[in-house]
Amino acid sequence: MKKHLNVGIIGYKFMGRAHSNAWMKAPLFFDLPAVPVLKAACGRQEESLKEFAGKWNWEETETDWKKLVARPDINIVDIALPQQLHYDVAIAAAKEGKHIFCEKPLSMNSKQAEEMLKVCEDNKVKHYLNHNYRRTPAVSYARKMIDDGKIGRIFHWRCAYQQDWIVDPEFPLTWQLRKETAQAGPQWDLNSHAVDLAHYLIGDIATVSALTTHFIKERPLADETTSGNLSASTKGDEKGEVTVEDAALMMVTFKNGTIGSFEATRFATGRKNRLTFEIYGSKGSLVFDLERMNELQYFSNDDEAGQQGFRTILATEAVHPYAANWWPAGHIIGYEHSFVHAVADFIKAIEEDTAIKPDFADGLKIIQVLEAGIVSAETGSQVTL
Ligand code: SOE
Repeated sequence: MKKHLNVGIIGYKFMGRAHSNAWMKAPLFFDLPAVPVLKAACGRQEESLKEFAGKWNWEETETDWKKLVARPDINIVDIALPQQLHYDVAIAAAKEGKHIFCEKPLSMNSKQAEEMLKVCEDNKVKHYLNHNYRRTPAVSYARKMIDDGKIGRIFHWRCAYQQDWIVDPEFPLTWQLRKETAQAGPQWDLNSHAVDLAHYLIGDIATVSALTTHFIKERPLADETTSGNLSASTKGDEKGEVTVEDAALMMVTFKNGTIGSFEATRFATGRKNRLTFEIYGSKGSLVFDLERMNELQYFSNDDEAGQQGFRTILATEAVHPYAANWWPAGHIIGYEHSFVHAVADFIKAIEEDTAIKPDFADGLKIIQVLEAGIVSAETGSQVTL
C-alpha cells in the first residue's frame, strides 16, 4: 500500500474548494509516490465549515488553526486563506515541521515573505506558492518552446489580467478592497500571477514604472460573514472608503533586455477572468489567452514564405506537459486541472525531496516587483530592483 500524507486545509471558500478538488483528484489521475488524505478542514464558522467538510470528504474539522497546525498527524498544511493570514499560519506550520501548500499572493509585504522563506528553510519543509497558471499544459509548453530556442531572443512581453467583478458601485467593500486586509488591489491579486508567469517565461525584472488608479472611492460596507467566491452581501446603507487601487499598469525592463507591460484591472467590463500574454522574439512569437487555455498561438519565422501566420497549437497531446494524465488527444481540460497538477508535483517533491516551483523564494521576488510598482506609482518615478 502507498504511503499516506495527511493534509490539513485552512480556508473553505473559493480556493478551499479548488484545493479540495485537487487533493481528491491528483492520486486518481497521477501515479504519485504517496496518497494525500483529506484529513482535517479548518475555518471559523463551524456550521458552514462542517457543511464544506462533509461535501468535500474532509474527515474532521477544526475551528482553531493553531490546533490544526500543531496536530502530529498532519503532514501538509494547505493555506487557502486571504494573504493577510498567510504569514502567521505559514510561520507556525513551518515551525511544526509541516510542508506548506500556500495560496497566492504570498504575503502582505516583502518583509513577511523573507521571514516566511527563512523559517521554511530553517525547518527544512517544502514550501509551494500556488501560482497555478504555470501548470496549464499550454503555458508549460510555452516555456519548453522558449527553452528549445523556438522564439529566439525575446524582445517583448505584453500581459493583461482583466476581471470585472467590482464594476457595480454597489458591490460591497469586501476584504479585497481594503489595504489593511489585502495590501493592494489587482496589483497584488492579479499582477502577482502575471509577474510569476513573466519570471517563469522571460526572467527577472530589473526596473518598474507603474501607475494605479481608483475609479470608485466609496462602497457600501460588506457583511464579511457572507463573503467568499468573489461576492458578498452589504451591511446596511453605511459606506466606507476603498483603500486599494482599482487598476494597475506596469512597464518593466527585464535583466535580459526584454521590455514588458502588465495591465491588471477589475474594471474590464465583460472580462470575467481573462489573462493574456504575448511574447515576441527574433525567431517567433507566442500568444496565450486563459479563456482559451488549451491553446497557444504560435508564429514561426521558419515557416515557408507565403504560408506564414499565427497557428493554433492545441496543447492536449501526450507530448504536452500533464496532458497524458487526463484524456486522449484533443479532449480539453479546464481551470481546476492546474490545481491538480500543482498538488501532484507537490506530493512528488515531498516524497522525492526535490524542488517545487514557484516556492517562497519566488514569491518573495514577486512581492518585491509588486511593491516596486506601488512605490513607483506613488512617487511617479522608475524603481530599480
Ligand atoms: C480573484 O481575482 C481571483 O480569485 C484570484 O484571487 C485568483 O488567483 C484567480 O485565479 C481568479 O481570480
